[in-house]
Amino acid sequence: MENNSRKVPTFCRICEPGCGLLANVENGKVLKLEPDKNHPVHKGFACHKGLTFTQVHNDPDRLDRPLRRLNQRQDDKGDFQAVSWDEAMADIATRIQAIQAKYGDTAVAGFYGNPTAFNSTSTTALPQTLAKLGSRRVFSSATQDCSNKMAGSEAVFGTSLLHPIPDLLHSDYFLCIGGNPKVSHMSFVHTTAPMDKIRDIKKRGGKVVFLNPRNIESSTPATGEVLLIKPDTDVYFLAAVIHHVLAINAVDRLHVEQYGKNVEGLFDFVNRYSPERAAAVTGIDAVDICQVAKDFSQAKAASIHMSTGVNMGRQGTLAYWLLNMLSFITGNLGRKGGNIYSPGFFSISALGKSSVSDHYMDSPLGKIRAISGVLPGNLLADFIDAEHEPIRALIINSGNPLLSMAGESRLRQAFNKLELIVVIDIYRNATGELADYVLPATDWLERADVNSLGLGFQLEPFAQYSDAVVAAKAERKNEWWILARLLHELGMAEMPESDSPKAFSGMERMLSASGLSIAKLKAMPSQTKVLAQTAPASVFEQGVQHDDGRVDCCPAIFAEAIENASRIYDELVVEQSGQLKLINLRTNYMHNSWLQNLPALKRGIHASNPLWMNPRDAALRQLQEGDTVVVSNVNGEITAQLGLDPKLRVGVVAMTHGLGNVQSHGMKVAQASPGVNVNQLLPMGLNSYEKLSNQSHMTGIQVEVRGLA
Ligand SMILES: Nc1nc2c(c(=O)[nH]1)N[C@H]1C(S)=C(S)[C@@H](COP(=O)(O)OP(=O)(O)OC[C@H]3O[C@@H](n4cnc5c(=O)[nH]c(N)nc54)[C@H](O)[C@@H]3O)O[C@H]1N2
Ligand SMILES: Nc1nc2c(c(=O)[nH]1)N[C@H]1C(S)=C(S)[C@@H](COP(=O)(O)OP(=O)(O)OC[C@H]3O[C@@H](n4cnc5c(=O)[nH]c(N)nc54)[C@H](O)[C@@H]3O)O[C@H]1N2
Ligand code: SF4
Ligand SMILES: [Mo]
Repeated sequence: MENNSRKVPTFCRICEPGCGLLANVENGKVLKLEPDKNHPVHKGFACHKGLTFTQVHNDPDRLDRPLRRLNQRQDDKGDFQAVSWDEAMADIATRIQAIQAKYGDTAVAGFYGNPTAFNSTSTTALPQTLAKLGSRRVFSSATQDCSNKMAGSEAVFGTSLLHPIPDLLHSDYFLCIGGNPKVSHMSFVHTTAPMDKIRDIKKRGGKVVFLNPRNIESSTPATGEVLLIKPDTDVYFLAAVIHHVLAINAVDRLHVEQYGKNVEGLFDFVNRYSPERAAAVTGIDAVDICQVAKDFSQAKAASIHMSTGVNMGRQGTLAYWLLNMLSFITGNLGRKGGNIYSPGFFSISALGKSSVSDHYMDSPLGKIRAISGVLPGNLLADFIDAEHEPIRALIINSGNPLLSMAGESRLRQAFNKLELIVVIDIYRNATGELADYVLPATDWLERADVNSLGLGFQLEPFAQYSDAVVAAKAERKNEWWILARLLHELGMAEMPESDSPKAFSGMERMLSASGLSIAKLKAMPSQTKVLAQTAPASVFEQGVQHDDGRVDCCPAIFAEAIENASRIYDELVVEQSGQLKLINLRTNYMHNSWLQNLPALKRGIHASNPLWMNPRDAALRQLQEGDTVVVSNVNGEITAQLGLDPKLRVGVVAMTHGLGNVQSHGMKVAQASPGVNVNQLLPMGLNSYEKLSNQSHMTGIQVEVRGLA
């Protein structure tokens, strides 16, 4: 490329803030990434993960060429040979045709992982490719992450793409449930420096409360306290809070009448859960529940946010319903400082309007739903094992299902039955180790992007464009190109040029809604345009998509889940007091499974993933820090080192996910400190996910812990 050194504005695409960065480029190589201090929104905010991304970009273990497997899948170590794109694609296409001829079109399935969301030209490339192949067998990390929110919003607001964000800039009260902004930088809210925003609430004289089974890093004297809840019980907490809002007559009746419907159904539901009844399963005192109700309804503006700790419970959709209801009935939905709709450069809420009238469909495994087109991830192995219409080929883009989903051993067995596995990734990850083909993708320094993931989520909306900072190394290709190339090989599409402007045509259309274009963005400082926030009431006027324009306060489709809530309550209330419950623990030293090959993040205790336990629970079991412990339940058994964490609620243990790289021969740093895959302990199969949303049950998992004899 160029021969002089220069600073190229770009943005990080690891997590949701999408921080503005400057890439120091010399002779076509990225030497360093630094925060873009002049970025109009981020103003120099960035974290160590984004800034060390050069290590991912230059990692000698990165995939540079298509790899073809030479040995059988069952062998412990894949024997891979580099081949040309022509060879790889011709063979993959031939094999797909043979599989479809033998088993039918739906024998080909796909899984797309979290990083696809950050690749604006390829986000939907895999489902679209499968649709062309005649298959709607699509799985994704969404059912490990957020599909409860999609299902919840579809029912309540009439669109899976409306997720009113907490207006932290103007809130006087903020309730943060099941999230740890300091570590994660938040999900479903895109904001720079989230902790600054949260501290400012307190500085303004407001109040912040976290609801979490662990005294998280986000909670400090400068922010607010944690109410230490028992895992997987948030739905009862929220119901009881609303119960008390009714009791103290704090419902904004005018607001509810103007914009809502079916509110009686909501009131019937919450009336079942008094603060005292909720206290019995949540472990939060009734007075504290009432205080939250009082503070929330009396604040000038109160906002609420819930994240993966609740999504991953058994009742994430109902919890999300109640979250939106608490905001709505107290008049905080669509209020400055409450929860607001932030369309950004293009309003996407209409795109998420459901077009299906029959919400459940028949499948070889019974009635299931597709949430935003995605089937339950916890049924992937069953779909492969099915007698009728089995899956026989799996294309995986930017995902690592073997480590990110439940049940590695069962998945390995199922994957052994597949006649074709194609993995598109930047690494030969644990899943890639089982593949027939591993195809090298570009990373975000090697591809152009618009920050479209932010649509609907940005606290301070802005549009940003980034060119590819450097040319793609070796044979790395953008995902849309790889999948288009496959369709071309199958005779189903024209072959686009590798830097085709067509890839951005959808984005250009969306940008034009705000009078923008890529060319205009390119001419702006930091290639960024700051946009005005819409009026708070736009959540109703622009956001809600039900035909009658109203918020459905008790969607009919929730009926079964509402009855289930009673059943789960009855189970919880009689649960043995010593029962340990497992939750997840994100740290600054990992990012799901995929920053495991960075020596910089493999420090001290973070080289592995201990089982964390409250010292009181350890003493009860006569266990010491550093002991090797066996963690087990009906789903599996793993061995880990014991770490003591007084921050945990008594009765709660925690582990970090995304490790377990014993057999990841393509990632040497990760393999040298492999850790253990905690997802061996998660349930899978028919009763392991929320029927309404396909969301996997991943937190509050019963486990036993004993010392290794
Ligand atoms: N127990 C437990 N399990 C969890 C979670 C938890 O909290 N606890 N969290 C869940 C959550 S929130 C999520 S989102 C899922 C994530 O689930 P997945 O998306 O399946 O897993 P990741 O670890 O994010 O793997 C992403 C893969 O994409 C690759 N990659 C990175 N960038 C690119 C790129 O630009 N192009 C391509 N082609 N590949 C790329 C990485 O190398 C990696 O192999 O995991 C879930 N699993
Ligand atoms: N460093 C780092 N940052 C990340 C990621 C990462 O892996 N590492 N992953 C990114 C991704 S893909 C996502 S989706 C986001 C997720 O963003 P967050 O959801 O904020 O992520 P976590 O830090 O896992 O926070 C979940 C919290 O829920 C708590 N929790 C567990 N069970 C329960 C429960 O039953 N009830 C309640 N109330 N709380 C519970 C946990 O203690 C934890 O503090 O983070 C993103 N950012
Ligand atoms: S906070 Fe997220 S987006 Fe920002 S630099 Fe860190 S990893 Fe990248
Ligand atoms: Mo996620």
